[in-house]
Amino acid sequence: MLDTLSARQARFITFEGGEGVGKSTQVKRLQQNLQRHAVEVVRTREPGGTPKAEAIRSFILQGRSESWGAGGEAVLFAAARLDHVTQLIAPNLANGTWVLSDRFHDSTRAYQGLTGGVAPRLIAALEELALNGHTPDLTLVLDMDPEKAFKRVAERAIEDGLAQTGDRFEKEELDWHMRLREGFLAIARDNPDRCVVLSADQSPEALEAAIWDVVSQRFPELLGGQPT
Ligand code: Z5A
Repeated sequence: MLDTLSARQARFITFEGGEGVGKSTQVKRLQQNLQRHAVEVVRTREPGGTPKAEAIRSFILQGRSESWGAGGEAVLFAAARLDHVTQLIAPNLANGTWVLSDRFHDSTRAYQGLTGGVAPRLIAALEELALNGHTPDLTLVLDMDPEKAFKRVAERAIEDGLAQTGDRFEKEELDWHMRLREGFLAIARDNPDRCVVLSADQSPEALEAAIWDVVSQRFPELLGGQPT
């Protein structure tokens, strides 16, 4: 019988990248793979993860915060994150439960900071407040051409019976997403010990296997080795 790993050090893993690169799909698959190795693990997302943070998520994703500008939105994302860390992430890690988050602080760095223009010192101050020392152990940056990722999102919208939003494909929007992609790659370059970039332009199964390789090498205790 497999020993539970929950008594050992719990790990905090985040998934980052642009829209439609397959983060949600891979967070679920990694959760299943970890559970197969007797790891207690919770899956969460940002913005969201707790009732208060989900309320902020609805407010933002309905477009109601747009007029607040990138600075106001950075504050809202940080407020949601503070509750998420305090109420969900920190207690689970303290109890030995691994935490997988679909987006985390790098999204604020990339969206509100690098592409939104909020100064790095302000982003850093909000991060210090919201994370309270809970920096991820590993961040998987899923990277692919935004134009191809948009096609996936459009196909999903059609499958879900939702209207396709043609303006997403406008040139200006695409340029913005190209800059966002570069922003995530720059974050990964600046944080080589924490971040691993993986091509998201491969089948879900191939990407799942690539993620498992990274995770099991980073945390050898999963396969019976000594923690690093
Ligand atoms: N935001 C911010 O600005 N600042 C912050 O601090 C935070 C967030 C935390 C959250 O949106 C928005 O908030 C986001 C950033 C901002 N805005 N944008 N853009 P969200 O959570 O609603 O959306 P998202 O994070 O961008 O996720 P998404 O669109 O759902 O994409 P995804 O999770 O990366 O992909 P997916 O749902 O797994 O897959 C998309 C489709 O592709 C789906 O039909 C899959 O079946 C398919 N798929 C998945 N993988 C593959 C592969 N490998 N091949 C082919 N097809 C695939």
